[in-house]
Amino acid sequence: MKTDFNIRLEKLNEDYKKLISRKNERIEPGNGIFHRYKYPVLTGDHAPLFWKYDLDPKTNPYLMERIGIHAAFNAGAMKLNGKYVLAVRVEGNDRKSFFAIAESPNGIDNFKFWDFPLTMPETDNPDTNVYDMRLTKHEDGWIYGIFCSERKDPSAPAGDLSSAVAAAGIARTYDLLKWERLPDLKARSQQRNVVLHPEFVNGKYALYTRPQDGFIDAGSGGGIGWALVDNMEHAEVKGEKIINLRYYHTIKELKNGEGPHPIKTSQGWLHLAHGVRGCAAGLRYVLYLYMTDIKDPSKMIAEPAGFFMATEGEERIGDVSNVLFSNGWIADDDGTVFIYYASSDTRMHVAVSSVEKLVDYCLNTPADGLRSAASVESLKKLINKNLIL
Ligand code: M1P
Repeated sequence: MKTDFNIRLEKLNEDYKKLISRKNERIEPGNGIFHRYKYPVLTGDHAPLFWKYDLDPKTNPYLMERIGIHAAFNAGAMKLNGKYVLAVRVEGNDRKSFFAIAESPNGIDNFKFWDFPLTMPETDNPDTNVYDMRLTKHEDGWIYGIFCSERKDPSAPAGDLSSAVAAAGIARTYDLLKWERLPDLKARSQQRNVVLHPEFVNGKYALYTRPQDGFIDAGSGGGIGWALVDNMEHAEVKGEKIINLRYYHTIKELKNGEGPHPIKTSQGWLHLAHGVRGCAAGLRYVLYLYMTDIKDPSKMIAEPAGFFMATEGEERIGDVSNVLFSNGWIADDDGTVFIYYASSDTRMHVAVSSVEKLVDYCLNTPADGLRSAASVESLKKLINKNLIL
C-alpha cells in the first residue's frame, strides 16, 4: 500500500520532471531584433527536489520542504563542453544567494542544475552574500568569475543593520567545479557589476567597473568605468575612466552597469548593459546595447536611444518588480546570440538574436537626442522616408 509520503513524492517527482523537460516556444513575431521565449528557462522550482526535501520518511514523514529555494536569476553564461551553461544566482528563503551551475543541450530549454551548488572559496574577510557572477574565458586560459561580494558596513552606527559594502569578488577555474579565490578587487570606491574583458589590452587585463558612492547609490560614479590592471592575482584599480555615461532624463539616469563581457564582432565590441531610472513605482531596470571600437574597447562608437528590452507581462512582477537584469549571453559560432536575462530578481529567461541583427540594431537605431524635440525629429525623418517609398 502506498503511503501518503510516497504519493506526495511521486507527484513532486512527476511535476519536477515535467518542468525541466518542457519544450520552450518562440514567441512570434518578435520585434525583428530578438525573439523572446514563452517559458522562463530557470526558476526556484527548477532546484532539484533533493536540495529542498529530506527524502527520508523516517526524518521527514510529512515530506515538507526543509530548505526553501525561491529564486534563480542573474546568471553568468558560457559554452562549456558543447553545453549552454549558466552560473546562476540562486536565492533561498533565508535571503542568501549562492552560485549553482545549470546546463542545457540547446540553450533554450531543458536546463538542469548540477547536483551540488558551487563551493566558492573565501578570502580572510568572509562574504555575507555573493551574487551576479560574470564569466569570462580569458585569453590567458582561465575562466574568471567576477561577482559582487557583500558585507555589512563595519562603520555603520549601532542599530543600522542595513548598510553594506559592495566589492568585486574574483575567482578562477578551468571547469566551473574547482575554484581558486583571488583577493577582491582593490579600488577607491565600492564596486558592483565588474566584468573582465576577454582579451589583454596593451598587455594588461581590462575591467569594466561601476564605481559607486554607496551600496545602492552610484552617486558621483558617472557610469560604466574602464580600468587596466597588471594582474588578476592582486587586481587593483589605479586609474579608471568612465566610458558609458549616465545622463539626465534617459533610461540610465540613476545608474547603469555592464552586463556580460562584450562580444567581438567585425564592426566592434558589442555590449549589453542595464540602465536604471527612478519613478513613482520605484526603480526601473532595463537593458540596453552599445558598441565600442574593435581596437580600443573603451571608445564608444554607437549607442541606440533608450532600452533594448524592458519588462513585459509576468516579467514585471517578482521579488524586486520592474527589473530586467542580464549578466550572461552566449554567441555561438554560427552567429546566434542567446541572451540570458532575469526578470524582477526572480527567474531566468532567454531571448535569441544574432550578432548581425544586434550590430544592425546598434548602428542603425537613432541615438538619444536627450530632448523631446530631438526625438520628434528622428521620428519625422523615418516617417518622411517611409511616405515617399
Ligand atoms: O534589484 C535589482 C538589481 O540591483 C542591483 O544592481 P545595481 O547594482 O545595478 O543596482 C544588484 O543587486 C542586482 O543583483 C539586482 O538584480
